[in-house]
Amino acid sequence: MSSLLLCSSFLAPNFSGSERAKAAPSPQGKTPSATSQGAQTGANSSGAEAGVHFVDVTANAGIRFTHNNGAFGKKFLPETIGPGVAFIDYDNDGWPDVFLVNGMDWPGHITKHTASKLYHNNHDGTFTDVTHKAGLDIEMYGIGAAVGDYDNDGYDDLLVTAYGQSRLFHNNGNGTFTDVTQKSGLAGVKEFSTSAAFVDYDKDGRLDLVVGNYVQWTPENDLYCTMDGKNKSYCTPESYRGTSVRLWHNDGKDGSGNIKFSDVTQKAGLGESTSKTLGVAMLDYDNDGWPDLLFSNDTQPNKLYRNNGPDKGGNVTFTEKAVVAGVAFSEDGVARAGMGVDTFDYDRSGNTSLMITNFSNQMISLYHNEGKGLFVDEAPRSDVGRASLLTLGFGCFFFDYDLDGWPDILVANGHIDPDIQKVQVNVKFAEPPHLFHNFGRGKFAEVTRSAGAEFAAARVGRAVAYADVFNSGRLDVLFTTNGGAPKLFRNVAAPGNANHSLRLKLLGTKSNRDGIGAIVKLTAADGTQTQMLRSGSSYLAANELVLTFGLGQQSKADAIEIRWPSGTVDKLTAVNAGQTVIVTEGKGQTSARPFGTKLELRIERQTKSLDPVIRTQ
Ligand SMILES: [Ca+2]
Ligand SMILES: [Ca+2]
Ligand SMILES: [Ca+2]
Repeated sequence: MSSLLLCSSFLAPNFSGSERAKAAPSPQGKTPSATSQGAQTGANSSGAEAGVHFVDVTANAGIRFTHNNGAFGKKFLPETIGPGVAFIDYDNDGWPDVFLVNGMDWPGHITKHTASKLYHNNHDGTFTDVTHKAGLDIEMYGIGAAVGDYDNDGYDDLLVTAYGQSRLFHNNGNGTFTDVTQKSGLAGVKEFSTSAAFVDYDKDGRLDLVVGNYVQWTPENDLYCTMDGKNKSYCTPESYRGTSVRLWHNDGKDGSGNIKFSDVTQKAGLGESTSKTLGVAMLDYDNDGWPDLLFSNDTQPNKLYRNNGPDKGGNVTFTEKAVVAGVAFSEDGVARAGMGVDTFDYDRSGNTSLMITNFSNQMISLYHNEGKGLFVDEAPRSDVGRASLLTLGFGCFFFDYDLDGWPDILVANGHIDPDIQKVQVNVKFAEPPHLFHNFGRGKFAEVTRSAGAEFAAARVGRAVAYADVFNSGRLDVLFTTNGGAPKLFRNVAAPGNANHSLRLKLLGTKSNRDGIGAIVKLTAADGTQTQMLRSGSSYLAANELVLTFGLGQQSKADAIEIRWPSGTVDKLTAVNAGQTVIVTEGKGQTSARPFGTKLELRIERQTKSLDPVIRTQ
């Protein structure tokens, strides 16, 4: 089989029957112009977006960064993938800092030094580049990032995934990081890693690490693909063999006091070698208290791994459920090009639903959790599907940008190949994002354009992440672009039209220090919202590890219940909006900071005393 044939999906995208019917592609596989000019321009429909604007504050913030994907004309596959971004409050002052992942020049073609960058949040809308001081000025072919306090010392640590060796950086608590890849046992595994998440899958109080891997590509096995028969283009993943995700168990400290991770991929039941994973998310879709894992796969079936809990020997395993749950394929049984992923109870049903972004000529998947382990894709019957048919989605998440109590959707879009428009006239390299407003009960309408012209501009989007950068109680967003500069957008409400919000920062004691995996139910006058504090999600990205609840016109939450991974339950009553509340496991509220101040929300360093856990494995 020739590589030309292998690459034919660029010319004749593999979209499903129902999407095909709507898009009515020509026999040449080119989509007609009739369907969705709106999808390309960010159509505005049903209002109700509460006058929120996303204002470009990148330049004022002092974030000056250019992604180096190393491209030098050979069109190597990893060039199309990055870069990632993480919001990490590395100095624990309660203000989210920004870590931007960078690639590097390919060996033999090195023209410059490039490194990822860490920007400190100065509490006034500006950031300072502290990369060098932090010890992070390290050249590597970085792709994505994950954040979690794996050693429970009160300071969030950083994983940078890579083509080659991914690296774990321990946060020393004094503004510096130490590369502990070797000491932690993560060294030696060189893969094409993408998204990652810190998840305490066995609930022993220590964060484990799950890493998605894409395909088995090397410069040596690079194939020739072409879209026009003349010039080399980027091959699709169908050209390369898949590979397994990897699950690293956190074993705790060894005799020398170093935290060690051990590879438990096979033992846990995750060793499935045909996957081509780009997105990683955690969720508890069956509400049994054990964190499940969702992987979006590119041109391979998505994987939904149900956590079985411990077996008789105490070994925690997973069982693959995506096919029976209805989330492996499109409605017509086609494995789509899964990119980014998120999980959320977006309709207050009490069950966690899923979103997966897909290729151009494929809709986003919006898998609604029907209960009893079954999902139905709501996208084809909604604006979410119609608007996303032509765009190529990457980063994505549910977040309540207008604080009305209903989680909305943001998607970063951008194509793989700069020349795509030459062969598919309606598909562009740079594309606007999608902002979908949830106008109640999980019904969405696209409102991208009304959020601002700069926000709705076309870009070659990849990762997107959220955080409350300005202590306003509103969620700001940062997009990365492939081969370009990131964009930071401030969430600004129209005067007199400000909904209330309440934010929760969790501090685990018996559970992992970050409280990742805790499930929070907030009840206000208009009902109950549920959120899980998650690592991972979106694409190559880490959102801030703080939960934001929109309260609409309610000025307080009547009741908040925090169910920690350990099983501990904390309950708060009559909590006022307009503040970030720190909840410590077993103690309830221990601190708070009102929105609108430049004060620090100092989170005391407090090494958690874990009961000695003897592993039975
Ligand atoms: Ca730490
Ligand atoms: Ca664990
Ligand atoms: Ca909303």
